[in-house]
Amino acid sequence: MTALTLALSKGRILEESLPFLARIGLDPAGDIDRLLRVPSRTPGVSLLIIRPTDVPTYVEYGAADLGIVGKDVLMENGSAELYEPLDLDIAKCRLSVAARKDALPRDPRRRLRVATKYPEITRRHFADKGEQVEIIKLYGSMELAPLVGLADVIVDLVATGSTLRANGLVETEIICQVSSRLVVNKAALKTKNGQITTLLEQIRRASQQGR
Ligand code: PRT
Ligand code: MG
Repeated sequence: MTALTLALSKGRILEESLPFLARIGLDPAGDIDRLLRVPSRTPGVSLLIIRPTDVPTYVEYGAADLGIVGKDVLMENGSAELYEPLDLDIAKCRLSVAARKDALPRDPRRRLRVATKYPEITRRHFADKGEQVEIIKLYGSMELAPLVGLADVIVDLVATGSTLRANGLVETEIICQVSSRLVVNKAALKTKNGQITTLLEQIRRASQQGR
């Protein structure tokens, strides 16, 4: 049997994946807090525990055959090289525009400054509306930017909305809904077709059981 490698997004996606992975013996058989590569409880299937934004890269280059990653990351980085056969319906949230409650309504004549970890999605979103904006790339804690005058609005993920509320921000637009997806390397799908198809079916059933 050929070995298979599954890349998992460290953090909340991993937490939400573990229950259904455990149901099919694909949970880690090792210390995921320290190890970057661990065997799963299924012989021949190993796991990479990596940053969410790195998952598409590992799968595109074939360093992993499959991966689990958020749709936000796929949309931002482009995923033409990847098959995306399965919506796992976990780590659900939405990508939204948010502004300071006390800064609304905004002056439509001023060019908007937008702080975000998602410059590509943001550029496309505003371009589709025919609006030119200035984009400021940040790597985290976007909510701070409007509070200190770095930006007028942010584009960020929202789940419960409590982080926005706590910072005096309100959602002004929803760009899209987000959930985690299973992605597959295109070449691996051909060369390891039987194994990958079987695994895909198992993951599909196990992830649906939890809903
Ligand atoms: O390492 P890297 O910076 O790439 O990722 P990370 O450290 O941000 O990873 P992590 O564990 O936060 O997981 C990120 C992935 O989880 C995203 O790519 C999404 O696909 C998914 N996800 C689902 C979320 C959320 N829900 C979410 N609520 N990622 C982040 N959040 C943050 C959001 O950015 C905001 O700060 O949670 C806050 C909002 O939550 P609420 O409930 O207060 O609205
Ligand atoms: Mg985070």
